[in-house]
Amino acid sequence: MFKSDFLWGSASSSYQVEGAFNVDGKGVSIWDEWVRIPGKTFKGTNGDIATDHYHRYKEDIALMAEQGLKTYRFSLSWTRILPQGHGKVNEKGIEFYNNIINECLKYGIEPMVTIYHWDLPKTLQDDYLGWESRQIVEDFTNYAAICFERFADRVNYWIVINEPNIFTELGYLLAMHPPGKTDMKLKFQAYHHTALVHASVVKLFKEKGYSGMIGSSIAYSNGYPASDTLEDIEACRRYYETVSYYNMDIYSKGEYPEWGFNYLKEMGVAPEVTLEDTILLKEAAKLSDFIGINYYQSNTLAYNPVNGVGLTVFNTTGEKGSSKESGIPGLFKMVRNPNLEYTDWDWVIDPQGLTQSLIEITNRYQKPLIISENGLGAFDKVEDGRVHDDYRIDYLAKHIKACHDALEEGVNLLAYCAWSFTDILSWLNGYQKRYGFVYIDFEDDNLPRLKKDSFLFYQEVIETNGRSILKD
Ligand code: BGP
Repeated sequence: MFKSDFLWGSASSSYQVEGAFNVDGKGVSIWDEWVRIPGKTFKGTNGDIATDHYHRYKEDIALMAEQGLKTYRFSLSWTRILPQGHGKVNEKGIEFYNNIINECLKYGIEPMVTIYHWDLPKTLQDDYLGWESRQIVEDFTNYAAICFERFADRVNYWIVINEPNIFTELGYLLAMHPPGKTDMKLKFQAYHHTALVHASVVKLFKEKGYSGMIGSSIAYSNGYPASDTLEDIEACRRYYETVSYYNMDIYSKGEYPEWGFNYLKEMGVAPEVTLEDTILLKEAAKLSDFIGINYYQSNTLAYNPVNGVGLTVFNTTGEKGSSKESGIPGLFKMVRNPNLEYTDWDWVIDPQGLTQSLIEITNRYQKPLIISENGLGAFDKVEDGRVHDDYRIDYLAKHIKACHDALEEGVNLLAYCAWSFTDILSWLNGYQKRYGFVYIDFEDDNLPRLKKDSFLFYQEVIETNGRSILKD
């Protein structure tokens, strides 16, 4: 059963909701720049206005309160607080986040704060190539120190970094995110720097004696072998060694899986790891209070020879079935699972995979868990002033049930944050891929908010502490 203090929540990120991209002293982030390069996002969409949460936060948080949310997960925009990435604090930025935090608290909603959700200050990219350099550790830690000083008196849940594995993959392997590179060695080095940043910030938080809980959120997909052939079983093992466990271990154990690391070393793409790194990472792994998991889908793995298929860009149009096979030659390839349904963006729908993910992470790391994102991206239609999103209700009900199954197996799950509260900007898919409980008409300059059927569904889930979906 869900504990009586279980945190039912919903999540967003600064760039995807705030808008006001050049207002009140905010500096330029790498995303402000990236969206202006032709062809980088779906039909050139950007977050200049987004949902205008910057000006509409009171209305949005009032709706959250009406739904009964126990927590609102949002991220801080680094360039709103430190327009140059370091140096002088922009008090207007601090004021905005104080307002959000206080507005949440007014309704008894626990603010869950992500310090970094991909909108790196452009100055740091220009000065030293951002995540490619170890210099990021110092700048990020100083930025986090300011966030703690200003907000930790009221914030009990801190997520240092959101999905470091995704932004380094998309930024350094697939060139779909800034800085738009395709260099595997750089990807693994940048990922290593994210782990160092996490560790340094966690250590600071603990040394300063703040009372809240701190962790980071990794995108996690459990894996299945595509068949019972030894080749596919081995491909699945290799996937865990170089992806799932690889990404998690460095944050939660302070070291990489041995086989995976050695393989990358042989390929000449392993990151540089110093003795000091390992000491810091191991210390922080112990100090972290929880592991954040963003779960959307599982992966089905098959044998991929050394001259096999490489990584390919994915479906950003919503044309079902348009994605191509993708993999890492010599390790694995990801194939379609014939037993499962897919979304219009070709994301597999696999609630049981969530139960498996929660159990395997618990078994491996023995930490409390937070689901910091889970949800369904879909085309929604307004009909007679309503949005009947039964497909989303079905998706969420099954995934919440999957959380319950994991709880029954002894997983210590503290929170579930659905992605997202209102419809928001999808980084590469524009405004047509919708996740929210609240529909926003982006064609209308007033950006009107409309509660979908899923709003009421989740309201009942929260009101009954999950019992409403367990009854049948
Ligand atoms: C996660 C990100 C979110 C969000 C979500 C949905 O990877 O942390 O910011 O965007 O995925 O992804 P998408 O918008 O691509 O469908």
